[in-house]
Amino acid sequence: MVQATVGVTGLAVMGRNLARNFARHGHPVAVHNRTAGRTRALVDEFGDEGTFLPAETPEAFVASLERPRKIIVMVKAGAPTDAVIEEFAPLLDPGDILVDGGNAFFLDTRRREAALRQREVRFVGTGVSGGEEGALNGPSIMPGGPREAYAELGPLLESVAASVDGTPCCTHVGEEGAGHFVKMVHNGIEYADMQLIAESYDLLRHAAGLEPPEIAEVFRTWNDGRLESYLIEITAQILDHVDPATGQPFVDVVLDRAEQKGTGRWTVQNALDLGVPVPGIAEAVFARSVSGHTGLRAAAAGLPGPDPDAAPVLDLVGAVERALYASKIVAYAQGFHQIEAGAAEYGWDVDAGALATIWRGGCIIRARFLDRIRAAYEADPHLPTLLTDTGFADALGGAQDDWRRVVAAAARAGVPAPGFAGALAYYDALRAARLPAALTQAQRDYFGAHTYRRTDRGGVFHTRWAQDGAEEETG
Ligand code: NBP
Repeated sequence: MVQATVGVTGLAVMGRNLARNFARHGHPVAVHNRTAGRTRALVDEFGDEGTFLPAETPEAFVASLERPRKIIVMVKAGAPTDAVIEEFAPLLDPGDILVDGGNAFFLDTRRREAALRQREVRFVGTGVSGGEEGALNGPSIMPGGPREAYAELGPLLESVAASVDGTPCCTHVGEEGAGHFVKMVHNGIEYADMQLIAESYDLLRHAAGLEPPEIAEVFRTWNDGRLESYLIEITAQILDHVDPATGQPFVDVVLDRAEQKGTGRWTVQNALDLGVPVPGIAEAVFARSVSGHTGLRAAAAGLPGPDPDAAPVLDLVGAVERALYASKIVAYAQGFHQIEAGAAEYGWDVDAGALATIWRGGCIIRARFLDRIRAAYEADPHLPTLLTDTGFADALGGAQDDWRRVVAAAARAGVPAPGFAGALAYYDALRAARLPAALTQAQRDYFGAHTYRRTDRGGVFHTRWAQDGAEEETG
C-alpha cells in the first residue's frame, strides 16, 4: 500500500493548494479536514494532479503516513491550532514532525513546541507567505523549530517552495518560534512597503495632479528599475483598472478603509516590548487604523488645509521614486533590526542574509531589492544597519534633496505622508550628532529626579532643581 510522504490537515484555501503543490511535485500526500466534505471536494476536483490519500478521521490520516510522520497543519490560527494539536498529539510517535503553517503568534508557537517536546514530537512553527497563489505555485517558507527536524523536513518543503536563480525560497530560519516571528516581521515590512507605495500614488495624484492611468504608467516604468517588485507591478495593474459598473477608475470606487488581520499590530507590539524603533511599520499600521475611523474623519473633514487651488507640483515623478526607494531602505532596515533584536532576546540564531534570500520569491514583498539586501549582508554579516551598507548609503545620499522636497511637497499640499516623513525623521535621528533627548532627560530629572549622565565625565547625576540648583553625584 502506498504511504504518504507528507500529510496536510486543514484544507481551506491554503491547505488545499499546498496539498496540490505537494502532489504536483510527485509526493504522495495524505489529506484531512475537520469537515470531510472539503477532503472529498479536493480529491474530486484535483485528484488527477497526483497521489492523494484522503482520510476522514485523524486516526486514518496518521496511519497513512510514512514514519517519521510529517504533518502540516493549515487551520485558522489560535484556538483551532490548539484543538488540532490536542487531537493529533496522542496519535503521534516520538520523532514525528508536526508543522504549523498557519499565521500563529510566535509566543504561542514557543508554548506549543515546549509542550510537544515533552512527548518527543518535533514541532515546527513555519511562516508561509504568498497567499493562495503562492501555496499552489511556490510560496516563501520560513520554518523554525529544531534544526535537526529541518534536516528531514527541509528537502520536502524546498521542493514545493518558490525558487529564484535555482535557490529555493525556504530555509531553516532559526529555532523554536523563530519561523513565526520572522513571518510576523515580514508582514510588518509588507505593511510599510504598501503604505509607502500608497503615499507615492497619493502624492502623484494630489500634489502632482496626475490621473490614475498616468500614475499606472509611472509605476510600470519604475517596475523596470530598482523598484521592480510584485507590489509595484500589481499597483500599476490596479491603477489601470476601470470599474465596469461605473466607468470610473477602480481605485476611486473602492471604499478608502484599509483592513488588517493583526500581524502588523503584533509586529509593532513586539517592537515596543523589545524597545526597537520601527516607526515605518507603526505608521503603516496606524494609517490603516486612521482610515477606518470614519466618524472621526467625518468630524474633521471641514477643517482648514492648504489652498485647494494651488498649482500642481511639477517634476515630482523622479523625486518620488528616489524618496520611495530611500524610505523603503529605511523600512527594511527597521524590520531587520527587529529580527536581530528578537533573535538576541529569544536566543535564536537567525541569518539576516538568508532571510533576504528566501523573500526574493513566492511572497508578497518579493523584489529585486531583496537581492541588494542579500548582497549587503553577504559583504558584512554583522552590518549594524542596512543604512550603512555602501550601496544603500549611496542611494540614500543620492536621494537627499528629492526625499526632503517630497516630504515638504506633501506637507504643503496637505497630502498625509507619514511613511515618507517618518522614514526621513528616523534617518535624520540616526545620523544626528546630538539629539534633543538630552533635553528630554533633563526634564525627567527636573520633575522626577530620574538622574542623567554627562558628556564630559562618567557617573550618574541629579540636579536639585527645586532646592539650591546644585548638582549631586548619585551613582
Ligand atoms: P482559514 O484560516 O479560513 O481556516 C479554515 C480551516 O481551519 C478549515 O480547514 C477549518 O476546518 C479549520 N478549522 C477551524 Br476554523 N477550526 C478548527 C478546529 N477546531 N479543528 C480543526 N480544524 C479547524 O484557512 P486559510 O485561509 O486556508 O488559512 C490557513 C492558515 O494559513 C491560517 O492560519 C492563515 O492565517 C494562514 N495563512 C493564510 C494566508 C492566506 O492568504 N489566506 C496566507 C498565509 C498564511 P473546517 O473546514 O472543518 O471548518
